[in-house]
Amino acid sequence: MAKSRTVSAPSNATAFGAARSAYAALGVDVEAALATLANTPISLHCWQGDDVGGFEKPDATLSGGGIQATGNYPGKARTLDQLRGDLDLVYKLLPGRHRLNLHAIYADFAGKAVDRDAIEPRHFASWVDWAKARGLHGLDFNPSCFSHPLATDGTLSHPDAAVRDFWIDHCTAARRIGASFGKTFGTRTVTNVWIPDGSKDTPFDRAAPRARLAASLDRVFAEKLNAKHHLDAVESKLFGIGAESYTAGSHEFYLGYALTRGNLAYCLDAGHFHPTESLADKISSVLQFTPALLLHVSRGVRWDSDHVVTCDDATRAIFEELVRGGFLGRTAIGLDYFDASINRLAAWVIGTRAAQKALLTALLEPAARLRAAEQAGDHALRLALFEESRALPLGLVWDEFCRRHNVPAGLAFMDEIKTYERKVLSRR
Ligand code: RNT
Ligand code: ZN
Repeated sequence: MAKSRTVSAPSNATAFGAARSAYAALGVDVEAALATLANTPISLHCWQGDDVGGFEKPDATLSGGGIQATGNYPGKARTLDQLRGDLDLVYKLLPGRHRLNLHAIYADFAGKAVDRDAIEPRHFASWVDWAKARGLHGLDFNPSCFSHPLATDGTLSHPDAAVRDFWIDHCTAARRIGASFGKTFGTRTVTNVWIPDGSKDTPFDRAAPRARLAASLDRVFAEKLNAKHHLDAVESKLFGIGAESYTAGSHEFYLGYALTRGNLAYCLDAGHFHPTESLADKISSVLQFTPALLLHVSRGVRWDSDHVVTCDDATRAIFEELVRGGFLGRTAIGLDYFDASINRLAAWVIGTRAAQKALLTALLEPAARLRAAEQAGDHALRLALFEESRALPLGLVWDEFCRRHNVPAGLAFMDEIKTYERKVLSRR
């Protein structure tokens, strides 16, 4: 019988030490990268937990707006308490301190619902308490201009002034709620306006809805709020299902709007452009001229499908741009996807950790050497450095980051999600 031989795996510390040396050999300071990663909050979108339904009424579902959650995986959150319970586990599985991005339809009306034009900070007080108790970095906010009887044929660009007024009041109320969050947490809340207004078939008049939209937005943003704790953002889009031919709030529309109205951030959603366009390439253009950027990190598969974010080339390129350009301080990072076909907590955790890993990849680039090669015109060396970076031991550094933040490294987070699925989700 052959003598058995035990091959012992290197201890975590040894493996991480080796990884750190591999990066150091290329001039990369791993500890500095980990410090920046720890200080970069990501705003988790509350709407992944219930397929963008919200809790205005029982069994509310997403309608209109050219956005769709597909899939019917069991266990979706049907109450605020369920959503919060799900989020509790999600945050436990994420290294670092993060934010929560709320939509107006997630108000806590405690049995006394008001229409969207009348929402107030008090309707979100229980969210504030919840987020504070968990030590979240802060809350972000969004008016919900969809899934409503008055949103079927447009909102802020609607031809009927009464309908526009309703949505202007809603967005105005939403900004006040966002500002109240910022004040309470002492961190900057982003309130982002996205509207679905558009048309399925070719319109005759593309201009008039845009003129109405600009006038409505001017009224929404008329009230000055404390810029120290609050930032307004506007989100453009190319098309949606049911709005294939025209979107009033296009890229050119909102970029022009943000640039001419002063202190607005522009929101770039990774699913809102032609599939062959690079979102990453837009960042350094937009930030030449706007004070701030909001990112909706998402993964559009052939269209704005809002698949779970992965650490793919497109996502890495986004974070590389933020790091290379020194733009992290001027960028609010939010996630925006909703996959109802898999465990929704897993979707949240996998997507957020993927975004964090993409940021870590960017922070671990051999930046100094890449810059030097480029400046010297040595494009072969630049290419070699890019290729070398791909094979560096990112996973070992990521695992170390998770360990330092007391969250499961590697795949272990899936065990906790599966247990929760068995104990909680399957009983819903
Ligand atoms: C829709 C936009 C918008 C929404 C959320 C729910 O295409 O991306 O950001 O996904 O507000
Ligand atoms: Zn978005």
